Amino acid sequence: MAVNAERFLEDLHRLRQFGAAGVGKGVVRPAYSMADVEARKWLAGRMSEAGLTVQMDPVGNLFGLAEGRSLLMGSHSDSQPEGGWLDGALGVVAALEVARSSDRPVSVVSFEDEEGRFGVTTGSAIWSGHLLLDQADPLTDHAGIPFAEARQAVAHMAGEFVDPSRFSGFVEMHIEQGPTLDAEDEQIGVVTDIVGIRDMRITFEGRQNHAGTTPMHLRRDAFRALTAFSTEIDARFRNVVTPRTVWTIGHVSLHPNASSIVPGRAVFSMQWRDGDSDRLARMEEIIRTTAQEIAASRGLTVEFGPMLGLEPVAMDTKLRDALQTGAERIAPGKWRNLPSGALHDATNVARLMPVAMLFVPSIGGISHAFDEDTDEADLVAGLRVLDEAVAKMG
Ligand code: HGY
Ligand code: MN
Ligand code: MN
Repeated sequence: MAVNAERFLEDLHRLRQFGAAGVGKGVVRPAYSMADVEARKWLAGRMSEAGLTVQMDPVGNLFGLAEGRSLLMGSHSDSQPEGGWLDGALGVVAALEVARSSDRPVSVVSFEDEEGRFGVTTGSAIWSGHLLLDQADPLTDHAGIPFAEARQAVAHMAGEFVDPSRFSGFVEMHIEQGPTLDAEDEQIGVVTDIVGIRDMRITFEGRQNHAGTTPMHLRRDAFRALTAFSTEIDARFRNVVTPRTVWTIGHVSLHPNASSIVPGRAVFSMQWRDGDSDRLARMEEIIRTTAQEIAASRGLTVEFGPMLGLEPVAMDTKLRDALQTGAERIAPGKWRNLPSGALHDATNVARLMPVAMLFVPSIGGISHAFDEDTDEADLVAGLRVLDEAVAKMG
């Protein structure tokens, strides 16, 4: 049976309704929120209707299992605090459509907390054994809620962890989330490898004081330490990084965060990504040393939280070959091989089985924003490539 493009697009739009927000096709569906749990219930229903056996594990990873040995396909259905309708959702819904129409046994997964409310690709990290449940449970989100508490939101649906040995491989379709395919007017990207990442919370502790009476030279201002740190690492990274290396301070919390108070504490996220583990380690060294030097020179203390991370991984060549053949059939001359600068569940799953990934363009290269979007013709082209490729993968 051929894939049904209309049914696929309808499901994609239906999934967007869970947590629909903001302008355009925006979504707010962070892991374990009510919208996320409701979306998982709906997906479980769709999996059942497709003849798959539903099993959710203790952290909320939702599987629709085909009988016997099968190919696993999917992605995640949680979103960033402000996200788009396709990041993750596309891979899950495309997998569902292929499972419904393929002659081959295909199982479907929606991993939980890929977007890292509690770390980095939390659900698949735990399922793959990269992160132990006992290590994950004390991790907190930016509001201080522990993972152990948050995951109670799916406890009523949760069963055992799924045995990975029942799967022959994993294929994840995703939007590119970068500018390459859109800029080159191409429809399909076959992923070669996924970058590595490090992520750590850093705290500068200074002295909270009156913003009118405390002379500048007597201040131990945590925010100024943070801005000095940010400028200094940019300078020190210069001889270490390549044009593809990226680093981000994306979350900052100042205490007490008031106009007339010199901030006593700054807690912030420090994240960096690159395709080379050695470079990630050299950057870590610079980050730690710079933070310590800045704290010492300004009379503050610095504390580093647990460092989470994933190593760079290459995609499986056999599965990639099948995707390339499918891409040439469906989008001749309009596809390319390319690396992924975004993280994906496939990185974790690669510990367990061969993995491959397929990209479709992101309009304007925009993602992790409400106005993330992709032409529906490109979404359908991606689905067809997947379908062609799966027929060859078995
Ligand atoms: O941040 C990432 O790369 C992924 O979207 N979680
Ligand atoms: Mn994603
Ligand atoms: Mn994402």
